[in-house]
Amino acid sequence: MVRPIPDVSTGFIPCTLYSGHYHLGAGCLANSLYRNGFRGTMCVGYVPPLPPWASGAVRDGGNHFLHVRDDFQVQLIEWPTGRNLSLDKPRFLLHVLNEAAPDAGGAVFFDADITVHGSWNFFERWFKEGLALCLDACYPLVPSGHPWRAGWRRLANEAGYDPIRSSEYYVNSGFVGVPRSLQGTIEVWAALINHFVQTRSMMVDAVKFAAREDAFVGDQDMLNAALMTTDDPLSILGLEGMDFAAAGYTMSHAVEGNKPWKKRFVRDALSGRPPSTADKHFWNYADHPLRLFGPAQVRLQRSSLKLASAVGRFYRTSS
Ligand SMILES: [Mn+2]
Repeated sequence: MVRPIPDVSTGFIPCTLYSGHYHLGAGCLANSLYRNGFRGTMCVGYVPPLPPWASGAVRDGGNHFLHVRDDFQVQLIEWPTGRNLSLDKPRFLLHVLNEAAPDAGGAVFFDADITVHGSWNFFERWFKEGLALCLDACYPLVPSGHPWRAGWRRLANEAGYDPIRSSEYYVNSGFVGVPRSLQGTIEVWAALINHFVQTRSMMVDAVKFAAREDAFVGDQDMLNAALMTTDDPLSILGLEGMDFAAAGYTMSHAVEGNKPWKKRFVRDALSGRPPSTADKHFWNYADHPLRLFGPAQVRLQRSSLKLASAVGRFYRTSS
């Protein structure tokens, strides 16, 4: 029998969904949440097998539970899927809200390539303001008359939703904080993805299924379309929300190049690509409470990050 963890029922449940080598990102996200004050249960959806860091997990009912600390556990939810996993984000969020944590105040989805470095306390205050979201790095502004919005309105109409509002902003779907009372928007997000998959593309298993001229290249566009169909309050952080701009204080999203656990920092720096803020946060949180790498490897990566940063500074001042 799994020991109950305090505070599970009242707070927000962080969750992520991953496959393959992203188990390293999911584990590091868990570490970063714990080290910034999250206490309770985190849900990790995985395409089998179980992540290597969860070998001590105990089976209970249909799920596995990993006891990490007396006040922190990870619930592992098997999530076999035949399609691009990103299309399952809203369905997984709804699974967490309705099945895994039906008494939680809400659920918070993080991509497995995100780490948190702001206090969990801030996040919980933030969730009181509405659906919590962050601007996208590439296209933070998508004004109301933008051609993509016309495509989003069309899809929403076809799927039986009324696009009742517009927005100037385009949010990144790597992070979505959902107070339980606002889960209706997530249901629309899931429905728009289903409608799109059924009526549009034959290539939905591709990572990107269209060119960026099109209104839809991924789950993120369906999320932005869904936001137009409800009047749920939105609380959107700027580019700093995912460390796409300097002076961030909440989280880092590793969107550039290889993932931080795959990068070769010195080689990249010598080719003019210095390490990112997300790389530095990843390796800061890579060691505990979950041990994702051997201590020697963590030391080596941290020192090559330092060296790569120095190389990057040298390149900047000499060019
Ligand atoms: Mn991501």
